[in-house]
Amino acid sequence: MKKLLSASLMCADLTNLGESIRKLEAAGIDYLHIDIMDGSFVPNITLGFDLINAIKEITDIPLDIHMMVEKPSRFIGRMKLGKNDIVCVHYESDIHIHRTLTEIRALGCKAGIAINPQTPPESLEFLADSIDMALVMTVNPGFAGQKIFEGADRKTAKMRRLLNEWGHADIPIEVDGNISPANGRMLCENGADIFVLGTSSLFIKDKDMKQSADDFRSMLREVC
Ligand code: S6P
Ligand code: MG
Repeated sequence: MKKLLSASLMCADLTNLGESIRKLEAAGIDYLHIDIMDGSFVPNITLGFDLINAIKEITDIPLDIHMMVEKPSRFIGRMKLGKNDIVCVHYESDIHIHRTLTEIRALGCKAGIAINPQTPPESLEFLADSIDMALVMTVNPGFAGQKIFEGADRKTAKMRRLLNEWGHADIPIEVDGNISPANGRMLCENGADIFVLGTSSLFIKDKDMKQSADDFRSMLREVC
C-alpha cells in the first residue's frame, strides 16, 4: 500500500495558517490532519468546524479530520467535505459508533475509526466493513509533543494482521502521536500506512518543511 503523510495542523503556525498550508502543498503532503477536541473526551480544545470549512475553500489537499469528542454524530453534518476527505471518530466516544460511521459514509466522504492506546485492536472486528481507515493512537489523545506508548509497534502489527484476516488488507492504518523519523520507521516496519507528522518530524523550528517531508519519505522508501 502507498505510504502517505498527514500534516497535523494544530502544530502549524496558527497565526499564519494560509501560508503554512501553501508550504505543505509545496512539500507534497497527502492529507491535512485536523484535530477536533471538546474538552471532555480529551482535556483540551483545539480546532473547529468553521476553520475546517474555511480551509476547504483554500486547498485541494484532502482533509483527515480526527474527532476527539463525545458523541461525534452531533457534529458531522457541520462540515462541508468531499469524497477524498476522511472523518475519523473514536471507538470509545459513542456506544453506537457503528451508526456514526454509517452516517459519515452517507455524507459522501470516508469514515475512519480511532482507538486509544488501551483499546484492543480486536474491538474493530465488526466495524471493519464500515471503515476506510483505522487510526492507531500512539499517544493518549489530547496534546502534541508527547512520548509514544510502549507497545505501539506490537499493537500496529496486530491491527495489520487482524485487518488482513478479516479480509480488509486494503484498509490503511494511520498512526498519530510522536511520529518522529525513528518511530515512523519502526511503525512502517509493523504495517503503518499513513503517518501523522507534528512536532516530532515536520514542524521543527529552523527546519524547512519540504526538507523534513522529503527526508521522512525517503526513510519510508528504504524500509517499507
Ligand atoms: C493528539 C493529536 C495529534 C497531534 C500530533 C502531534 O491528540 O491527535 O494529532 O496533533 O500527534 O504530533 P507530535 O509529533 O507533536 O506528537
Ligand atoms: Mg490527531
